[in-house]
Amino acid sequence: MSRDTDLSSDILSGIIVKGVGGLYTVRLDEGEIIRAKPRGIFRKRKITPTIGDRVQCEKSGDPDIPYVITSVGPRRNLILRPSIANLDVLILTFSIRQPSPYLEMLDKLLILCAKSDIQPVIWITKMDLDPESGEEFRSVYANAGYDVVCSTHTEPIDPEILNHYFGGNIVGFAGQSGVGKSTLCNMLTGVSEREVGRISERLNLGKHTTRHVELYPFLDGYLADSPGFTNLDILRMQIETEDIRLGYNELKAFEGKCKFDDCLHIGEKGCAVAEARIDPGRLERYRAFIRESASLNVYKNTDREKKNEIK
Ligand SMILES: Nc1nc2c(ncn2[C@@H]2O[C@H](COP(=O)(O)OP(=O)(O)OP(=O)(O)O)[C@@H](O)[C@H]2O)c(=O)[nH]1
Ligand SMILES: [Mg+2]
Ligand SMILES: [Zn+2]
Repeated sequence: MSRDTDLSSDILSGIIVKGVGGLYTVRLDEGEIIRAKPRGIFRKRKITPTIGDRVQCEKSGDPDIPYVITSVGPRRNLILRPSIANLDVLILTFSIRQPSPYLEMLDKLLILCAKSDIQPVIWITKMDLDPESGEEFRSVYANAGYDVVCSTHTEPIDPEILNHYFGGNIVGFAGQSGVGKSTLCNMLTGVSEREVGRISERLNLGKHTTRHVELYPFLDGYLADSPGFTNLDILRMQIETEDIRLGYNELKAFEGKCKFDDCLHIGEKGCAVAEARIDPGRLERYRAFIRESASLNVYKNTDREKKNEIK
């Protein structure tokens, strides 16, 4: 794609940094911000331009929305909650208290990252509120082979962490509402204009502070602050039963060690995982997801259950 961002030229290239109600904000390669709407053809082809998409734009002739998006570049991935394309890294943000970590959601996000070729980083916030539980949480996931960062909002973030995860990447933040995603974005960028609400206020009013995903330029890449969410129904949306194991790094060591090659480690005869020292909470969630997913694919899985003599 052309990197020409001369506003007088016909075709401009950039990245979508914001999209609300079919109106997009595009940051051109040299930094100018323009407003654009998608060409009608996208709707016909059922393509929805999304934050993180590389796009080309042309003048629209409409003074209200002066540009039109004429093409969307190929996507390396797309996640739906929050809706962002081309993510390199996803910060799975969980606070140790207020709110307590919802580990089902964390494990689902790990499955989603593995399936979408996104590097997951587990970021535990509010360590000041309960350092002991924070350390336990950290060690479960670090032992399973994941990158885990711990922080509090009053301590500066280690510059090595910044260089390691952020330089040149599109980095998203995912997690429950109130865990501190916007606080982290503000700390990283040194900007405090993004609204950070007080938990009690939000719960009383039943509203979330961050309402839209938005990309902010950061260290030659972008940060995507996102609204929090309470549930993540990926098992119905994007994930097959066979994909679930992708979110459990620690199960990789057992490939080829169980009696059946397609062992799902849910009680099959001769399963090597049964005796292993895997965090019981992780294993329990893994098995619950397999059961949930299997119940959505009843016919496909009954054969396997018979063949592998699942008790
Ligand atoms: N004690 C403590 N409080 C924190 C920390 N980080 C954030 N907070 C507070 O947690 C509250 C929520 O923070 P936000 O950054 O708005 O959370 P969010 O994840 O962006 O929330 P949504 O936008 O609703 O998804 C604010 O009152 C922050 O001051 C921390 O490390 N320690
Ligand atoms: Mg927020
Ligand atoms: Zn097994």
